[in-house]
Amino acid sequence: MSLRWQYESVVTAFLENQLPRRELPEITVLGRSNVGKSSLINKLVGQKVARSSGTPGKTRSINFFRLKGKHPFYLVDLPGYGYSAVSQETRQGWKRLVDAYAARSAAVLHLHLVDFRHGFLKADEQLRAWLAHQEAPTVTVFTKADKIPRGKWKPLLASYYSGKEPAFVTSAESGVGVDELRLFLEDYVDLSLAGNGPEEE
Ligand SMILES: Nc1nc2c(ncn2[C@@H]2O[C@H](COP(=O)(O)OP(=O)(O)OP(=O)(O)O)[C@@H](O)[C@H]2O)c(=O)[nH]1
Ligand SMILES: [Mg+2]
Repeated sequence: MSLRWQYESVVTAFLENQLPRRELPEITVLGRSNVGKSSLINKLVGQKVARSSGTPGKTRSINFFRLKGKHPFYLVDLPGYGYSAVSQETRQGWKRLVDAYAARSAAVLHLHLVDFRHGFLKADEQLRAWLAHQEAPTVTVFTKADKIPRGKWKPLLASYYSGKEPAFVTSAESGVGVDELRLFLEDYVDLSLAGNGPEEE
C-alpha cells in the first residue's frame, strides 16, 4: 500500500506581500527551468495541481500547495532559475521574491532537482552555494530517469554524486522513485513537527 496525500488548496504569490503566513512546515522544490519541478509535484500529489510545460520559465510565481498526509504541510514550487530568455527585470523580480521567501524561513527541507541526463551544471553550483546559506538541509532529486536505460543509473549516479546525504532518482513520466520520495518527505514532516519545525506566530 502506498501513501497518499490529500490536496487541500494552493496559494500563489507573484509579490512578496502575497506570501502566505508562516504556519506549516514547508518543503521547497528548486532547480533549473524545465528540470521537471512542476511535473514531479503533480506526480507526488497524484493529480495535476501545478502547470508544467515544454517551454522553460513556465512557473513565474511561488506556488504553495497545501497537502495533508499525517499532518498538513506545504510543498512549494519555486520559479526555475537559469533561464536566459526572460528579461533582466523579470529575473530581478524573481530574485526579490525568492529572497523574501527565504527570509521567512519556514522551510524544513529543500529539494534540489537535477536532470539525470545532465548532472550538476553551472547554474546548479550557484544554487548549491545559495542553499549552503539556508538553514534547512538540501536533498538532491534527479529527474527524468526514464530517459536513461536502467543499467546506466548506478555508474551515472556515482559520476555525479559522492555525497553522503540521500539522493533520489525519479521520473514523473514512469513514476519510478516517486513513492520512495513521498515516504521520505512524509517522515521528514513528522520529524520537523516533533522537533524543530516553524513556531506558531
Ligand atoms: N521524459 C520526461 N519528461 C519530463 C519529466 N518531468 C518533466 N518532463 C518534461 O519536461 C518539461 C518541463 O517540465 P516542468 O515540470 O514544466 O518543468 P519545471 O521545472 O516546472 O519548469 P519551469 O516551471 O519552467 O521552471 C515538460 O515538457 C515535461 O513534460 C520526466 O520525468 N520524464
Ligand atoms: Mg514549473
